[in-house]
Amino acid sequence: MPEYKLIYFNVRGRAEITRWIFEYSGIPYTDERIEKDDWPERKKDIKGGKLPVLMVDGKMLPQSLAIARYVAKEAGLVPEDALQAAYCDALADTAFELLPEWYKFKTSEKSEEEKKKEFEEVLYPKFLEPIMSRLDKRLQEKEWFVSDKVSPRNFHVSDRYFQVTARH
Ligand SMILES: N[C@@H](CCC(=O)N[C@@H](CS)C(=O)NCC(=O)O)C(=O)O
Repeated sequence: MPEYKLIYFNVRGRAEITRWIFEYSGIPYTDERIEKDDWPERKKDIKGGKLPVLMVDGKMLPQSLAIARYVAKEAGLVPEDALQAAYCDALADTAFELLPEWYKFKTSEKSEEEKKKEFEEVLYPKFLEPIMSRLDKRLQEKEWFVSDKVSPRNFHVSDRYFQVTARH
C-alpha cells in the first residue's frame, strides 16, 4: 500500500470527507494540518497553491473530490456499477455546491446579528433547505443514499450536514 499524507488546514472543510474515508477503512495515513500563519511559506511548495493535496508516495495529488474518489476507490467504497458510482458523484457534487455560499457567509465581516438574519432569511431558505430536504427525503426511503452499503458520498453528505448544523 502506498504511503499517504493528506495536507490541509486545521479545519474540516474540503479534507474532512477524505479523513473520514481513511478512518473508516483503517488505511494508515498522516493527517498534516497547516496553521494559517505557516501557510504563506508552505504555499510555495504546493503546486497550484491550494489545499487539500494528498501525497501518495511523495507525489502530489490535488483537488479534494479527486482525492476523495481515489481514496474511496482504494478503500473499496465505490460501487462497481458505473451508474451507481455516477450517482455517488452526483450526490457529492450537490453537497459541494453548498461550499461557496457557506464560505462567503462564514468569512463575511458582517456583525453577528446581520449574519443571523442573513442565515435565516437567505442562506438557509435559498441554499441549504432545498438541498437538505431533498436529501432527507431520500434517506427516509432507504438506509443509504446510493447502493446498499456505505459509500463515500454518505460520508460526504453527513460531513456537510454536520458542518452546517454544528454551527447553527
Ligand atoms: N477545487 C479545489 C479548491 C481548493 C481550495 O480552494 N482550497 C482553499 C481552501 S478550502 C485554499 O487552499 N485556500 C488557500 C489559498 O488559496 O491560498 C479543491 O476542491 O480542492
